[in-house]
Amino acid sequence: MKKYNAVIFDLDGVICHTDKYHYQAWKAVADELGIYFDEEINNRLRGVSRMESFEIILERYEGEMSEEEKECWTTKKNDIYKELLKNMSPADLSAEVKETLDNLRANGYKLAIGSSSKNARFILGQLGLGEYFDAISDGNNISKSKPDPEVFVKAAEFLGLPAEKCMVVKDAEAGINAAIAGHMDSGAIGDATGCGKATYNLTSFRDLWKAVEE
Ligand code: B16
Repeated sequence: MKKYNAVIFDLDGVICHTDKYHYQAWKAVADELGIYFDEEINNRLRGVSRMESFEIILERYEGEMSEEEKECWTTKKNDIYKELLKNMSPADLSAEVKETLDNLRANGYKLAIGSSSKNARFILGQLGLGEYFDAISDGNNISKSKPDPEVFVKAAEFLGLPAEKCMVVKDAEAGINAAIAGHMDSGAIGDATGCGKATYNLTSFRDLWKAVEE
């Protein structure tokens, strides 16, 4: 019997990389507000919800801002971000990621997305993966951000599988903590390998195959 029946993937930083577009969109908003913003601050926004990201940016804001104004600025950021996302295409999906996903699917694994982004379906469409995944849990169906496990718990629910039959793949420590809180095994990729808390440290996306078949 297989150890796992499904793999739940974070989107940004695992399946694709939208950091540069988030950066450009937040930078435009920060510049208009006269707030200092750089790539190091942008790195703190990975996996963090839109409003929480804005609160981090506002740490350097001198004035007061109402909730209504915050809504306006985050909507503006999202409009700019969505325009930039139109630059994405299936060419942004690496051969290694596509091959590994196809291989997992061909061997009977269910595949799901667990992302904080409300734009997850749009991004998947741009990558040519609009109809690819068996379930998508994203920023539209959660009320709590990682490290809360909600996004992954919902993904398992949508798949109709118990947590212990799902493995989560994530690039940030908050996501690994979310997987642990949701009683799921995890594979860390990129920066997340440094935290030492994941069930598997993946040096490349292809290593995922070895991990699930172990
Ligand atoms: P949106 P993930 C996250 O995606 C991004 O890493 C993070 O930078 C972003 O703020 C968040 O989604 C919300 O995105 O503004 O599109 O709803 O890593 O959870 O796939």
